[in-house]
Parts: sequence; C-alpha cells; structure tokens
Amino acid sequence: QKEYKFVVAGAGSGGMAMANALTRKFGKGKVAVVEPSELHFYQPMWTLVGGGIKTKEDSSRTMSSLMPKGADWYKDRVAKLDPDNNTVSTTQGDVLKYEYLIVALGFELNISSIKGMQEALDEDPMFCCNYSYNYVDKTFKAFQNFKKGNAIFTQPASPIKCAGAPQKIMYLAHDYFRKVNFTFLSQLLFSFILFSLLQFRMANCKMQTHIIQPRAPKDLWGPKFVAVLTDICKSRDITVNVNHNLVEVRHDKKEAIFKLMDKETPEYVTYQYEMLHATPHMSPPEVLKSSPLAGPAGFMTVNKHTGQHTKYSNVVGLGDCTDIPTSRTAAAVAAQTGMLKQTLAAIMNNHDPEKVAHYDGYTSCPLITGYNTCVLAEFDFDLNPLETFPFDQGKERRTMYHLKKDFMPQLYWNMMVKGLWNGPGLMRKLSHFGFSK
Ligand code: FAD
Ligand code: UQ1
Repeated sequence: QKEYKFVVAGAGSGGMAMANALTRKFGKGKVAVVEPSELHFYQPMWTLVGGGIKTKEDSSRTMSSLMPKGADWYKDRVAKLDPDNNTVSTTQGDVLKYEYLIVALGFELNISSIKGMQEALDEDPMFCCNYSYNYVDKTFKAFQNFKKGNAIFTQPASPIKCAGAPQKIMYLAHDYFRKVNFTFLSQLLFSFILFSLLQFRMANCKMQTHIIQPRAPKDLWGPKFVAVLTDICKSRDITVNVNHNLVEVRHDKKEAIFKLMDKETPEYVTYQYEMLHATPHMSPPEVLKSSPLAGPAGFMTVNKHTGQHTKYSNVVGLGDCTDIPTSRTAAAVAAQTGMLKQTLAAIMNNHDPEKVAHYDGYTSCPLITGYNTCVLAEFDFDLNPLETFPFDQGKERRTMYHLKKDFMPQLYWNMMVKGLWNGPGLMRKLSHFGFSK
C-alpha cells in the first residue's frame, strides 16, 4: 500500500488539469494518477475530424507528455473505489491510500446498447460515429461517398457528453453535400432524428426513473440558442423527427430501427439509410457506478456548486461522470477545475467549501453550423446565457468558427491540461466592463 496526499482517478480533460495543478502546488511525490490510456484525447476536435477539417492524430498527445513530472502515474485502471477506507485499488493490485481523492473518470460509450452497432461500425463504411477515436475518421469518408438517399443523425434518450456534437456533424454534412452540389439535392431527404427528451421525460417517468437529468433539447441550450438552431434547421432541408430512439441497426439491409417513445405500447419504425451517424448511450464507467460514490443513477453525487461528494467530504469530482446538472463539456470541466481548487483549499483548511466555491454551471458548446460558421452557446445552470464576448453570440459567425478551430486547441494544450485555465469567467467580466454575472 502506497500513501499519497492526492489520488486522481482518470487523466482526461478534468483529471489531467487537476493533476498538473496539484503537483505544481504541492510538489513531488504528493500526487498519484491512475489512468490506463497511452493517449490523451482532445475530444472536442472529433467533430472537426469527422468533417475532414482536422486529422484524428491532431486530436491526441501521448499521456506521458502531459503527465506532471512530479506525480506518480499508475498506467492502470481503477478497479475499486473504497472511500470508507480512503483507498483506490488498481487492476494490477496496487492499493493507493489518499487524504483527498479527485474523481474524473468521464463517460464510457455503451455501444452494445444499440443492437448491431458494433458490427455496423466495423463493417459498414457508411455507418459512423464521431464519439470514438477508433472510428472518427470514417465520417468524412462517408461524406465523400454519399450519393443519394437518407443521411440520418441520431441522438440517444439519455445524457451524453457534448449534446451538440450529434447536430454539429449534421450541419457539416449538410454544408458539404450542398457544396458538392449534386443534382440529386432536390430529392434528398435529410432526416435529423432528434429525440425529444421533454416528451421522453413525461412518457418515461413511470418506467425509467433512474435517469435523473433527462433534459429536453430546449432545456439543453436555453431558449435563445434553441431558437437559433430551430431556424437553421428550418432554413435548410433538414427534417427534425422527435421521439425516436435508435435501438437497432441492420447494416446489411441499410436499415435503422427506432423505438417511438411517445407510445403506450412499444412501436417501432424502420428507416432506410444511405449514411448514418449514430450517437450511442453513455454512462460513467462501471467501477464508479458500482462504488459507494455513485447515486442511484450511476453518477457520482456531488454538491453542484463545490464538487464535494455528498457523503465523503475528502472526495471531490468533476466532469462527465458527476451528477452536476449542466451540459457535459470540456468548457464546463475548465470552470469546474477552478471550483475544485477552491473547494480543496477550503477542505484542507477546515473551512466550509460552500462559503468559498460557487460554480454557476458555466458550460459552452461551440455549435459548428457549417464549414466556416459557428454559434458559440454559453450558459449557466438556469440556462441563462453567460456570453464571453460583448456581441450577440446567437448569430452564426466566422470568428467563432476560428475560435473553435484554431484557438481552442491551443488553449486546451497550452493552458487547460496544465491546470492553468479555469474557464472564461474573468474574460467575460472584463469584456462586459464588470456588468456580467
Ligand atoms: P474524459 O476527458 O473523457 O476523461 C476520462 C478519463 O478517465 C479518460 O482518460 C479515461 O481513459 C479514464 N478512465 C476511464 N475509466 C477508467 C478507469 N477505470 N480507471 C482509470 N481511468 C479511467 N466539449 C466542449 O467543451 N466543446 C466541444 O465542442 C466538445 N465537443 C465534443 C465532441 C465530441 C465528439 C465528444 C466525444 C466530446 C466533446 N466535448 C466537447 C466534451 C468533452 O470532450 C468532455 O465533456 C470532456 O472531455 C470531459 O472531461 P472528463 O475529464 O470528465 O472526461
Ligand atoms: C473553453 O474554455 C473550453 O475548454 C478549453 C472549450 O473546450 C474546448 C470550449 O469549447 C470553449 C468555448 C471554452 C470557453 C472559452 C472561451 C474563450 C469562450
């Protein structure tokens, strides 16, 4: 058994930022990081990889190049979280004792929840998914090989990371097909199968109460940004079908089977697809779901303003695996690293974290709407816009496209993973001369 001041579980966006910040502050030998992956991914780039704007190699760095030198990296999986004994065990049998635990285990993809999805990913060139590094480069090839028929983009009936990503790739596809300008364009039925979580919540309360935060699309972005997206869909040939949940793919027949969510008795509808971009269900990894840190829905239960665990006071969490009720993004994670720095300082000094940290739910989704346009949605827990820039961000803008494509990766690799970026709160205040939340 080894003893550390801090153990960080998972070194994705949140864990790597915290590991670097804590090692810088507390020095060598104080921080242990448990992370099995050889590569660290800048996942927000995968939309651009899918659109053929970046390569997938652009989105990754070796984990070792980002890991703080003074931290001990256990290149292994967390096998057990035991907060009653302040230990984390790894698959290979290391037992790490901690004073403080930082949990940032993210979301894993549940591809098997859609029957036939794995086979389709492996065997059908026109079936793609930007959510996986292994398959993200299939998407642009599918764009190029698309001739005519339905291009379908799905969103599941459960919380996902970056809820905008399934739409962003649809806008890119639409823009790409439009630019290629085939004569079949007039016959093209472009279906966007967007599941209405609001109705899902009503239909579903009875049977799936384990989903604690099923948010309606209009709950996802707030009214301002939903209005913008609705107009964009209307003004292009995009059909929005709600209440459909993808349950099966028969790629040999090019069929996608959807369950209709607003029916009392199960009803299914089959769509023929030429190209299908599917977004699978996601959830925190099993090791977290089955631990005492998780609530009934499988998420780690934390105070939404401080990130402190609701029961274990020396355990904090951030990012996708927590039950913080905001849209799950790297932008939210950035703001949450600021929150956790304050929370940990308070806990270590026996102060009440709630008096020091007050995360407002800041999250952001740069909604790519075409090959040179983007709407930068930013909002808080109550879906009030929290816009960084002093102009109306509800418009499609080229500047925001370049912010997403050129500036964000630099910000991520040079600041965020190093634990030096706590989100744009300060920028927002400065650009609004202090007249912003
Ligand atoms: P992650 O970064 O996913 O890290 C989790 C880490 O835990 C991983 O390194 C994993 O290997 C590790 N892990 C898992 N299991 C174990 C285990 N048992 N033991 C140890 N380690 C383990 N966000 C934005 O802000 N803007 C965007 O435009 C945007 N677009 C996106 C587009 C796509 C296609 C995707 C997939 C995501 C996008 N995101 C975007 C979301 C963003 O990437 C995530 O919200 C963010 O990375 C979450 O950070 P995290 O630290 O919680 O989890
Ligand atoms: C952000 O901070 C962030 O994390 C690094 C992102 O993830 C890639 C984002 O997409 C956005 C929009 C932000 C917010 C930052 C600014 C400057 C608006």
